[in-house]
Amino acid sequence: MKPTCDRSGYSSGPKEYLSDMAACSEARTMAVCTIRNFVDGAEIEFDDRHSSEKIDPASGVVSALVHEADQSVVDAAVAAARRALADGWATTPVRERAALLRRVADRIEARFEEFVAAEVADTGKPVALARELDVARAVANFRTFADVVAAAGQESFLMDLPGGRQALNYAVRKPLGVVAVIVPWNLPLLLLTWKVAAALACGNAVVVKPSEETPSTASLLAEVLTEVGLPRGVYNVVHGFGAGSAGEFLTSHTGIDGVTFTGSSATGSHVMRTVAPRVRPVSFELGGKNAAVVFDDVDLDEALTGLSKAIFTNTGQVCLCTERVYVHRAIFDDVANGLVARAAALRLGEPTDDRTTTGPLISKTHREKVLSYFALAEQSGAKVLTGGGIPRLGEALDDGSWIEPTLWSGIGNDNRVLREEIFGPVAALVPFDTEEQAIELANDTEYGLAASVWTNDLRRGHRVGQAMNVGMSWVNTWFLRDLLSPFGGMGLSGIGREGGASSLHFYTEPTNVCVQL
Ligand code: NAD
Ligand code: 6OD
Repeated sequence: MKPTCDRSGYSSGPKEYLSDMAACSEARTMAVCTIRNFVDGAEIEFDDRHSSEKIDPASGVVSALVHEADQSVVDAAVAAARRALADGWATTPVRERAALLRRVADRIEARFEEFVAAEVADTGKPVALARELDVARAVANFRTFADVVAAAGQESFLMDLPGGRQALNYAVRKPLGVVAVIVPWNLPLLLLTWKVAAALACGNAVVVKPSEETPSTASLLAEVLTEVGLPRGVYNVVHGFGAGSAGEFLTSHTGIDGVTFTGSSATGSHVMRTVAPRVRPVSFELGGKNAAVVFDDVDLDEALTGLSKAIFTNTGQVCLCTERVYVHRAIFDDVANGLVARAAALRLGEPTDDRTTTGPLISKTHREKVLSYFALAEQSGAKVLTGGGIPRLGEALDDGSWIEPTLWSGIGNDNRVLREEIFGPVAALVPFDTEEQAIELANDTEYGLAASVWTNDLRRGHRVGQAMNVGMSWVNTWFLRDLLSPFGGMGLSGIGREGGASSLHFYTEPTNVCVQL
């Protein structure tokens, strides 16, 4: 029988108790869960000599002990995944795999509030956001890839040969094999299931490495996958850190056939070098320094609502968030004042309160990074339109990693504040005079993930939307996702696309069969 959550707290009680994550998250600031590696269909016995403390970002209190996978655990996970493929998962009929994915979606829905609680406990994000975005998308990810794989066909080519004969070419798609799935902390379940659903749909086995900051929902998903009858070894979870830990043990493993990675550009580059000697395919969804371009013909209120979402959602910790706002000079002050008012209306506070709109940053370490850009902006002579510091939210939250939503003007594209990804609830506003200048400013970056264009001129919307050198270009909206469309970035923002058919392409290898008729 599973041990239950230790509500007495880590500092006052023995360490081995806990493990019912739902119960733990109910008593968020009091409880400490143990979170274990999941290999070959079972949790690995907890060993607190190889564990790390997970801190609740809202309160600064230890909320979990996470078992760190060493090389032997990663070896076992990869071996289990290989066995699962050989035991028949790779050749399971597509219809059965699709039906299983639909059952996963149903079970996540049935345990919806457990996933919400685990995600809120790990990230400190507002419960309303976890419901609306993270967990709802996990359900949609499984349903979408069930549909995509069930409907997938193949190209075929009839080839004319000299002498009147013909040859028929068609491709059979096979799973890549064992896929390493490495994800970050900002949208843990959304990003994990975005990859796992597609990989499983295609008949792969996976070893996933969630962020050390957000281990819970990957483990909860293991429970759900077991409940719906996923064969053992198809889904494995190894917890831990990156370099010199589970992340690197996994990417350097000779038994993996591909890596799908979401995280920072610097880590992506490191992972690419690790994988290079064995020439494995990689799919990289990396950082962004996304621009919004606001023309003077906009419906101001609508644009402000959209921009405010683009800057502040998830405390700015979405790779797609806008950190550069180029505004036509004629409406610069209106946009600046409007965004300051929207920032003031955000409600920072207890993540479990339905009225909270904005949570803390993920950690104090990350807050130090964001604060270093606050300092740089001020040293560079930026005008702080709002924010710029650390809020005081009352005793229970004052040891959390809270930060004020912050807007600047008076700095330009040559400043590091506008060139480097900050990953916080921040944006710099810069005026422009012409459409050409706006396009040039928006494209003046090494990143190429996302952009948004705000205009009431239909032709301009298409024209400027297409001119953005990014993977996703939104017009009069932001982060509106069609899961069948390609998603990804260029430049420092990544390699490859996932979503719909693009995911099928990454998670399978085609064998072309050429038959002379
Ligand atoms: P990160 O790169 O520090 O870590 C991401 C994951 O990689 C974590 O699980 C981490 O443990 C692991 N890792 C770190 N070093 C590793 C190594 N050497 N080998 C193997 N694994 C390693 O990123 P983060 O701080 O967790 O997340 C924030 C970053 O992710 C931001 O840059 C953000 O833009 C980016 N992101 C991009 C997308 C996208 O779709 N493009 C989505 C979400 C987040
Ligand atoms: O919506 C998605 O599928 C996706 N990968 C979003 C990434 C958000 C970045 O933080």
